[in-house]
Amino acid sequence: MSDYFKDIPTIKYEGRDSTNPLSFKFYDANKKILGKTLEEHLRMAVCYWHTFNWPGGDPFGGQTFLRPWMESGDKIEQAKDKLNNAFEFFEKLGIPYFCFHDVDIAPEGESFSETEKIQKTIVDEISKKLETSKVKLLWGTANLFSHRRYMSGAATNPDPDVFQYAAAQVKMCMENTMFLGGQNYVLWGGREGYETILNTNMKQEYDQLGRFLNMVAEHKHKIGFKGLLLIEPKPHEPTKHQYDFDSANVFAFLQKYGLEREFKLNIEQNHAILAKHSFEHEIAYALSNDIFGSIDINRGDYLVGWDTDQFPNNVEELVLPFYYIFKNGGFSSGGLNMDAKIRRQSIDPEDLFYAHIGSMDTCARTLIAVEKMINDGSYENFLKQRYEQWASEKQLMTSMSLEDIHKNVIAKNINPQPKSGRQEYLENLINSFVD
Ligand code: XLS
Ligand code: NI
Ligand code: NI
Repeated sequence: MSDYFKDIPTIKYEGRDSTNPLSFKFYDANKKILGKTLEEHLRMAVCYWHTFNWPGGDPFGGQTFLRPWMESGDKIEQAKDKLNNAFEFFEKLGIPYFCFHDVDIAPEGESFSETEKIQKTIVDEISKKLETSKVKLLWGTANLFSHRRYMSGAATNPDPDVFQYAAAQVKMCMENTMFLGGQNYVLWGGREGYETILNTNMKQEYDQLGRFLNMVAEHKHKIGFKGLLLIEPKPHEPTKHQYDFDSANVFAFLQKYGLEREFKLNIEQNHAILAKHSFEHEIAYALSNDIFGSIDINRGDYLVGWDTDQFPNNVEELVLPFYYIFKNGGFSSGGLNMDAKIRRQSIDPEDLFYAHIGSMDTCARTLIAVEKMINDGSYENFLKQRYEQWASEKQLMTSMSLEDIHKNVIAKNINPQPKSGRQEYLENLINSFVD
């Protein structure tokens, strides 16, 4: 068994003046903010795939990360070695949660039943780890997009056998997630979409996805899983047209297939940007339609048009998203999963720590700013005042017709006068809360 992180100490909060790069400057897990500790509010998670599985490849070159568990050898032993190192990482970082795909934790077998046995072996190992650790599982998910069987989609595949394989995989992974005390179950439709309409029957594929997700919801109730079912929207990549494009698109889909009470959303920053929305737009939309669930926290690169999954490091950019989340009470069973990877030149064990420390500090610092913003109240007041005339015009939303309004406009000589939207004033106000 390897000890990849042996030279890294346990990361402690040392305050903003510390010059130790292996310390938290803002993430003081026990600091009280808006009635709870930072740790309880932020519910941050390390993701298994980017942090322990990703080898650092890009379209022009392969592996740059030389992790001991990626070397050749017995695959199950390697999975156990990876698990040991992962838990050492979680504990040294003091992270409360982690997330995984089924295929991240264990290798696939030759058949579905063999894969299921291998999964069980590693799930039992994880279960033992959880008994003695403070770390918990935020969510699990099935990878229905990497294997070549899924190249034309999983639930939306033209081949019903692929649909069945995917369904069996989700059943297995949801049950394993529940067994490990997972607090949510995520479905990202990796290849649920299409490259060209030339070979695609869109209505058929949407109906398959609707059926699939109905079975997932049914199974959740059958096994008594209490966590949230979450769909993660993404507009493109890997397919050109993803069926779960953005929050609004997923909401329409859920309503059509009678699922709007069964699923909530896992919203990812970088996916919002790829959909040409802001992160706060996606969150505000989900909250206003009661489908907000959880967050994949990361950041894109505004100069490139794909999912670069970088660690968040920009407080200003996160203030509004966090404001929406935390002025509405914060997370229930969701949290902030760092769906982010280090750059391929960051090849050392400490690079993984720098990335997560920076991200946790950024989120802590943002929440501290948001607490000020909420307590100050002037932003909320501005919004309230902007819409306050509606309180005395309720009949416009209820009883009046176009004819009534037409008469009213003439009788009262209504002649609206434009008012400033105050964008720059508001931008300055928001910035004033960032320390
Ligand atoms: C990919 C997605 C993926 C999901 C989990 O872009 O973000 O990582 O979060 O399948
Ligand atoms: Ni994600
Ligand atoms: Ni992503």
